Amino acid sequence: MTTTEERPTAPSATARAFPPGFVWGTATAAYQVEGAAAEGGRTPSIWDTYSHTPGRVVGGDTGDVADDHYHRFREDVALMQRLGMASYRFSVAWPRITPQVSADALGPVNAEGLAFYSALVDELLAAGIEPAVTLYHWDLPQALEDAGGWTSRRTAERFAEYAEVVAAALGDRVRTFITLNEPWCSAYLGYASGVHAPGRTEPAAALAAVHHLNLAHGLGAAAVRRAAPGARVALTLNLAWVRTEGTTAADADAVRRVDGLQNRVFLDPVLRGRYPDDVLADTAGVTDWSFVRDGDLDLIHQPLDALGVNYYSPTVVRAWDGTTPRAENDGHGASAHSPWVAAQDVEFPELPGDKTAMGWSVDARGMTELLLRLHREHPGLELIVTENGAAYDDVVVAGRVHDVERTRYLRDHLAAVLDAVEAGAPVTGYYLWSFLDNFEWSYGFSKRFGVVHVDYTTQQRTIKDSGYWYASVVRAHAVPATDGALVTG
Ligand code: IFM
Repeated sequence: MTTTEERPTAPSATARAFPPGFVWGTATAAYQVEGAAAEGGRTPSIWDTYSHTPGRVVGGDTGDVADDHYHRFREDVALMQRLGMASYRFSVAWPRITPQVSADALGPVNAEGLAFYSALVDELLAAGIEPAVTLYHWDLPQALEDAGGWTSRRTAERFAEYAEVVAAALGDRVRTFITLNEPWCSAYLGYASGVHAPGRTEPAAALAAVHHLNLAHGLGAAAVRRAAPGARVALTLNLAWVRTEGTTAADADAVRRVDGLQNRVFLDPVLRGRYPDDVLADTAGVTDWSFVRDGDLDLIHQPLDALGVNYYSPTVVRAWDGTTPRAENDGHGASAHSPWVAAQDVEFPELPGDKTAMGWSVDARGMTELLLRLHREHPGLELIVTENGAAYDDVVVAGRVHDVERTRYLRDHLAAVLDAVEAGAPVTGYYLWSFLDNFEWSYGFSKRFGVVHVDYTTQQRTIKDSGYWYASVVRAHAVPATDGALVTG
């Protein structure tokens, strides 16, 4: 039976339609939702170690249980089906697949680990939902970190072998493999500011990590193509729409520097086969980049079927005068160590206006600007919004979550995606972050991004108003143009 709140919203004069074939999905990541940290042969990842280290994660939260998705995936897939999702983007936990990996060898494949993801894929396909698999969403096996982690090229080599194993096992049913999720976070938050696992604060290590993550992408992409020749290979980046409200040449230079560190240091090697000269020059005082070996850039510069774009919030910078306290509202957590390697003269002013519970400024224009920039600079490259969404402080009242701010955020960002599409950007899908409330890294369970609320005591799932609303958008294949249509039910 269709309940009132699930009734389809027909496209109307006040709705804007998406192109035929546009894919609607929702996303999660293994460590954030699965739980079962010590089950099924899984060994610890860097996030197990980090979250179990006192003082690292708000409230001492860990992913030990999280959303218990490992045990409840059938129920969760049914919920996705009820919301009309066409696709589910999830990640595979590397420590479930090769739990004995070392820097020198991948070690035996854990059949139980593969069986879990195989069952998930089958469940999704039976529900008419297309799986999109991210191979690495930050849960590096701890043994690899102990041998250098992403500062070591052996991690990239082992990653490619692991990617080949997963693609060989799932490639008969999975059409889209995403090598890495947001290598910016793995490198700079993990190795420079230390607010993510493994919690290191060494700028030179962060740049070595950047390169080895790029290498892992390239080697991994080739491995997926070998094992699953029919699959599409993508890479997901958290790209920034960097702008300044300043007017000086130094402000413009701050934009260039941050754009280099966040966007071009990943886009250029992957899509053009070279590192940007200005980034190499900016960071020369930190590292000589001698970890880049002859031939690496050819290995990184693999054909890419689509680029995954994660966008949440704008990045606003200005030149720092070096005297007043440096503003650090970059949205990436508090640390005495900046993630912005070699950009000490840049600051991140606080913006007026709406903010999410993460303190992130809301500005949907950035979504359009980013997609159009990518289209301009890399014409013909298929783009998929692999994450977008917002955290708010939700409460369940009489079985409902009236999260109108999230709904408005989603509406505005979907409209912004459509603006880009109508201006010619080849955006083919949108994955809402996130399906479920989950373990938000160093914020633990204190930040809720889901369109489905999770009670962490009972594991009860409650579809939020935004979830019903998103379902109505999916059914209508259109986004309402006015606030009047924001509330369903
Ligand atoms: O929860 C994260 C996700 O794992 C990666 N992208 C950003 C999300 C919100 O912070």
